[in-house]
Amino acid sequence: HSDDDTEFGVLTKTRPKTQRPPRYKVLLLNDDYTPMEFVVMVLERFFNMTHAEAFEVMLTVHKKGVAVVGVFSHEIAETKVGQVMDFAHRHQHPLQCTMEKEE
Ligand code: NFA
Repeated sequence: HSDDDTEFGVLTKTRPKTQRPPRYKVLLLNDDYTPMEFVVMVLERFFNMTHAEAFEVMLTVHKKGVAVVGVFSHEIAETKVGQVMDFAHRHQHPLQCTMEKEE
């Protein structure tokens, strides 16, 4: 039964913790060679950012070395990382994209 009676006769409802699926941060890493315009294009194309948003995030990666560019389910995050890595490789840029579990 979900109601517990304490020694003081107070009824307290137990509430089992609902499990939420883990989320994954997708990170973009700075390097010395990938053109800034290419990074902006990647952020517009695969992360649905406006040009202004993409430019701002690109500058953050450039200055800080890394930035979270999105948070997704494991499957979507894997797809995004694959799309970015494939696109960069096909254009012969060393741009790196990785994912890590949130928290
Ligand atoms: N640092 C790169 C440059 O100066 C630009 C860049 C930004 C690369 C963000 C990778 C990620 N051309």
